Amino acid sequence: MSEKGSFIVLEGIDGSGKSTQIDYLVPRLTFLRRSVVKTREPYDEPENEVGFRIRQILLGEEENPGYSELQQMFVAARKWHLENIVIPAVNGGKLVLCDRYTASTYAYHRSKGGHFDDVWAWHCECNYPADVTVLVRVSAEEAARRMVLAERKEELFDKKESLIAIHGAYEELLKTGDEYVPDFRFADGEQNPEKVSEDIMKILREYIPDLW
Ligand code: ATM
Repeated sequence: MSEKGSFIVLEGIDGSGKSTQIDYLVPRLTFLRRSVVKTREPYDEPENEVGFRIRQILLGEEENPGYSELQQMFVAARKWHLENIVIPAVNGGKLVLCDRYTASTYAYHRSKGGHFDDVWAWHCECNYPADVTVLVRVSAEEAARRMVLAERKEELFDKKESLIAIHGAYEELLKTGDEYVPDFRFADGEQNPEKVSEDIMKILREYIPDLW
């Protein structure tokens, strides 16, 4: 039987450069550990019905059920994603790299005035901690500036005030230590992308023993 793999998560506000960092990491990790599975949350392929509905809501094509209900949908979609994609891959010895996970639920729920304890309770049936979660940390101002430069089409969460609130919620979550998101670290996302990637690799090496 193959050895157990690893589960790595990247987090960040929109415009943080998280997706760029994932694109940097995939070849680096593939070079070091043969089999990398890149995935994301919400996992919104049609086979994950709840994840697919979430995407419709985010695009404004389906009615928003309210922020708390929406976050609970993210958790329901997560359960499917864990059972069908993440856990089988990790158990099969793969290195799973996931764009967003539980820290997003904590931060986005908190940014709307919700409580971390609510999110903790919603996870009673899908408590599967990542080996390490790295926040690509940029200020809300820098994220907004990058989004204007990239002329990004606005999605539901992309307003500047939201960015400020979500950034604040991630900072609050970092301060809770391991309480809600175990092994939660950050890299300075305002440096040039190569340096950010090196810093992320340093963090990953601390947590994934055979990543050399
Ligand atoms: P992406 O833009 O990374 O595909 O994510 C969709 C949105 O879903 C993202 N909003 N922005 N910006 C973050 C949000 N989200 C939550 O609100 N809760 C969650 O649990 C997850 C995984 C994502």
